[in-house]
Amino acid sequence: MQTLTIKLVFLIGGILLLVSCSKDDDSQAIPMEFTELQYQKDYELLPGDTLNISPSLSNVAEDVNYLWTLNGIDIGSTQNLSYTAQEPGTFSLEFKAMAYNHSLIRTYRVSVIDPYDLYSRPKTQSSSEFISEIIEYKPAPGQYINKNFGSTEAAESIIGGKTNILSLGAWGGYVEFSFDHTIENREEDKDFVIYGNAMNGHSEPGIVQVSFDENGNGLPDDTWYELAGSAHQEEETLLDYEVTYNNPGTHANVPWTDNRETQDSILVNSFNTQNYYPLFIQEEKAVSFNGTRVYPVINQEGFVSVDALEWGYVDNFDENYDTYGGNAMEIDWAVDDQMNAVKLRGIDFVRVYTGALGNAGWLGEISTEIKGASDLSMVE
Ligand SMILES: [Ca+2]
Ligand SMILES: [Ca+2]
Ligand SMILES: [Ca+2]
Ligand SMILES: [Ca+2]
Repeated sequence: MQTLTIKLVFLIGGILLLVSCSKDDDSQAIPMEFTELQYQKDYELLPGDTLNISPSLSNVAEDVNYLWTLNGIDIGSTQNLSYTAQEPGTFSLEFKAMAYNHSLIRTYRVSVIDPYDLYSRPKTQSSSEFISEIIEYKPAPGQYINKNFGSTEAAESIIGGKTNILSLGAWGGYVEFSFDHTIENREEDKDFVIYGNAMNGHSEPGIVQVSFDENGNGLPDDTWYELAGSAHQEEETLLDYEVTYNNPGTHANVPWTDNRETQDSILVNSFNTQNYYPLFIQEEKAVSFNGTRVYPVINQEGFVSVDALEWGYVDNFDENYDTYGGNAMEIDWAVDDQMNAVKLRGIDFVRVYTGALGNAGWLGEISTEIKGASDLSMVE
């Protein structure tokens, strides 16, 4: 009898020991917790900024799963979040750690600020409608380059008005400028005008690119967008075009090669006897440009003339040229490098480059001229 009792006690004790052992091994018995009870709930960032959050947990269950959601959309499944902000807006961010029988949740508020709200420069009473600064002038070779309309002085002369002339030389040559305020993209209205010296039968289409100072450093080191005019949709238009011009070292035709295995020359004439290659740029021997090449119709018979493109170009005698004394531009024409439309609220920097390549008899090379630019909201 006594032996039996002792045996039973051992047996029951053994069972209890087994149960308690298995209990001790199960970590789910102690719930997961956030290590820090205080945490940063609000985050402010700019598009492109990366948000890193690492909630620290204790008693982490072996079968834990993590989930991060932004306005209900899954954006991560690890304990640490590394998320790069895209669109401006205010978002609700949620972190979940889920185990078999319990879970932890933490929420945050993420504000992605529109750089336009931070860095745009609204016009004031003292703002000028005209160009306030020439950022860079790099013309391609042309008959006016290194003289009257093709010098750094000529570039400076288009600041603050619309009476002086600047030539950009042959295809690709450009000027970059800015205003003393951000040019706003007006709803349903064109936004700025660029003055040229076009006439009926004498169009030399220049292409416009724009950029907003999205990092707020005052420098044109942000994304550029091309304003796609009517000819950008034409089949013959070349979107990834590149030309290299070689300095002939004297008054002589300027040889060029493009990225389509074409070789040709900018032809000199007897009216302009200087070297046509820009002698004031950094590239002394050869200079390359890239961009879009458009093809206006050149009528070579008799009195050579160049037809206007339909719309969207500078120094181009389109049907609205006389209304503005130039070409009015719409910021909504902006496209990215895949030709997708881009919505810009305003722009700080403008680049104009000669968009056509050709010799037009007595007119010389096709070379865009610009006489200045205005914020259209201050003109009308
Ligand atoms: Ca507009
Ligand atoms: Ca910038
Ligand atoms: Ca010209
Ligand atoms: Ca012209």
